[in-house]
Amino acid sequence: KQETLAMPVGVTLDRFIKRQQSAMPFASGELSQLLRDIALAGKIINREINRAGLVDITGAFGSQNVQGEEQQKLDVVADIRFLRALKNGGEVCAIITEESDEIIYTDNDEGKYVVAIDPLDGSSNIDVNVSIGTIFSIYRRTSPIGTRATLEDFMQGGRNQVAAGYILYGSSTILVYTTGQGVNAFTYENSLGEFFLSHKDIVSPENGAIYSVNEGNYNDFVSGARAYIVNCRMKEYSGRYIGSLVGDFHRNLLKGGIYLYPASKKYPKGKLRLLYECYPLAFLAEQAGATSTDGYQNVLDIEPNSLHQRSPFYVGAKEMVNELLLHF
Ligand code: P6P
Repeated sequence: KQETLAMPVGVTLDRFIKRQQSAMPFASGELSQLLRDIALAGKIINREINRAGLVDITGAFGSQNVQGEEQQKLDVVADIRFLRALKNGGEVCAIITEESDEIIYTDNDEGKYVVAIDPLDGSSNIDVNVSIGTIFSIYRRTSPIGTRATLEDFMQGGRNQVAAGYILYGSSTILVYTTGQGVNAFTYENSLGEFFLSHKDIVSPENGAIYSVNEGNYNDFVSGARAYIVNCRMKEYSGRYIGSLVGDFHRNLLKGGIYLYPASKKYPKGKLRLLYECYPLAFLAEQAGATSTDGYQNVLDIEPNSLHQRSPFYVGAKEMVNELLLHF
């Protein structure tokens, strides 16, 4: 893991990417450019979210996404913005997004990367001013450059991600990502329009006393999850669940905790999506010394077999996840 000691807190995202890039001579710069494209889209979404209450782009869009979920206007706005940024950047040959059923081809068949993205997760929270987030996952394509991307480009499995991250639009807007060299976080300074390194080489606590789960569904959960939740109550852990995955994940990453979205009668395979929610957060967790499971295996080892497949998702402090697994 390449230390970022040479990069003081306060360095801009751009300079950080440049220095990381120069430390990896084999890297040709496309991934660096792709990360910049994502950061740019995040700045634009940040502005849209901050204005959402003022401009009529909150509330339902009056259509449903592939999940059969009511699309929020900002969901659609975010999707358009990220697709445009990734298409214009030229590094990406194809995208899958929570907002569309099929693969989106960018016409950049020379692009070396494919991206799986949840442009705005937790968007039902927009109207009530609760934090929401973008989650992204990046793979180097396996199909020949110059040809149209294939389904297999997206079916490489969690351990083949070359980068993953999220943008949390909360009390401040923060971009957190990894390229397999540890996890670093950049806080957005609105007045300068720049992300600045604010959390260097994040290491998540080995243990914690925070559990994040929708206890209203307790009776519906698989038994292993129910047993672990009873364990959390007996130990008087703090329940912290904001109904926005990125917000819950980020707090637990920094403070130590575990997030649970178990399989249930309503969601027999879990609710969260493997390719653009579970895999990227599992990669980040592992890079920060935490871990994840679907109840039986590390999430990164789950075999992908469809673009929008769901998975039970338990992610957080290593000792908490190991304790959970005692009940499965
Ligand atoms: P529930 C939001 O829809 C989301 O995908 C995550 O951000 C969040 O953690 C979860 O679903 C909330 O789901 O069933 O508890 O409302």
